[in-house]
Amino acid sequence: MQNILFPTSQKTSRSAELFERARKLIPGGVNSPVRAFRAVGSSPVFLVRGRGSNVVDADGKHYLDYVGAWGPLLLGHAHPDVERAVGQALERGTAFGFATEAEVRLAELINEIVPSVEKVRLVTSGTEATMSAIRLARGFTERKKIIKFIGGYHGHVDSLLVKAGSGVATFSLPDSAGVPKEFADLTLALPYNDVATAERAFAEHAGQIAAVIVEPVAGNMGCVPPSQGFLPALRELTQRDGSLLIFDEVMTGFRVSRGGAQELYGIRPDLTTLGKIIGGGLPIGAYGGRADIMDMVAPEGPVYQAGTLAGNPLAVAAGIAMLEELRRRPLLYSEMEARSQRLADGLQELAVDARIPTCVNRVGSMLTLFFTPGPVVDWSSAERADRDRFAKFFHLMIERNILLPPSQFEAWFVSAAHTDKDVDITLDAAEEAFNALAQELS
Ligand code: KE4
Repeated sequence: MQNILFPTSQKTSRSAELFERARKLIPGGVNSPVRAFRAVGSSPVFLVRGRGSNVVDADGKHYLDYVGAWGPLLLGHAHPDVERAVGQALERGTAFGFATEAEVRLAELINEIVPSVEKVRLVTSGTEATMSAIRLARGFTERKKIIKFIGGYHGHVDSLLVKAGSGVATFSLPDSAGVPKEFADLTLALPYNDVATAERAFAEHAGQIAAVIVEPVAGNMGCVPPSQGFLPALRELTQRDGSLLIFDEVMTGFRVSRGGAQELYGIRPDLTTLGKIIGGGLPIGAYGGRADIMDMVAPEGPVYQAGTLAGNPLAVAAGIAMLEELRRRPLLYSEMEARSQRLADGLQELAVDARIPTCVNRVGSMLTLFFTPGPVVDWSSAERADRDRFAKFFHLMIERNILLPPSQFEAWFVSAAHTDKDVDITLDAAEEAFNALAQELS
């Protein structure tokens, strides 16, 4: 795909004007907190269009984009196949509230590419997918307790918006206003990559854990890969205890490999949550897994879940176009792997040359540059990163037309539309940014 780098416009502050208007009517001026740029201490850019690896903001400035709408745009912005599929679906209407053939086709593609998903239910966001999977796990096991991991984010589900309690045996505490303590009382938040603590938790709460929900590659504390043995231990512990293993692959599904983290690491979870890529940028989520568990979902079984726009024809058309393109391009993942590795290695080398302490974590085409020597293996090591230094780096890069996620604790995404030239441009900008940081520190 031809990437079009547009001339950078001199006009400024259209984003600022829009932000002022937005703040009068929308909390924080945004419809999702991270978009407000609070973590990098500036007002946000408003985007108006994208194509391939490039986006344009309201001031006409163009960027090389490593946010990719937070993961859905594996093929880049405005991929022609996705645009065509959505356009054709649009001619037939926007929603029916009735079953459609396209939903069957998407379910077949998901089942074909993610074999552990024997049956799947489409919803309209990742949050809905994880909320439903938790309810289903509790309904299937007739147990109440849930284990999640500190630094893991699974959408704004009340019982998962929790922070760690004082110890393994103690339950977590609400991590948001409006979440009653009682909701947090049934959730244990454990350190990611810590097998010993997980083992102790299962010993403490034997026979009481409905499910473990885990990001098999963490993306919401920045990118943190599973340590050797972590995922197999969770599989073994849940199997032995009769609880369910839920892989939250909303971000990693179809990202870290075609079959997601479960294919990459060879672990078969009981349930999987999906989102982002399977909607090609339109609102979607999904949960699926073992047929005997999924058959507990209404109307087949007693676990209720529903949604007006679930399986929406436009989102499903985009998802089918995405997944069929992944099938048509078997070399796509190896190409993205090579570019992502060159980017990650280049960033690490440039930081070392500039004597800026950093570490880079990467799995496939998701990566994070942490401003800490590392290693970053969990939230307690991730939170040691120097947020101010990240914010300075973010601004040095955005001034050079490189748009990074506006938070140290997010993943960068390389798409199939990013080219070798894009990586060169990014590394050139990073070299200048690291050197500017080094000058400031000297
Ligand atoms: P949504 O409800 O935002 O579609 O999905 C929630 C979710 C669930 N599970 C994982 C592993 C996720 O990464 C997410 C959402 N990811 C964030 C990015 N850190 C979305 C960006 C945002 O909140 O604006």
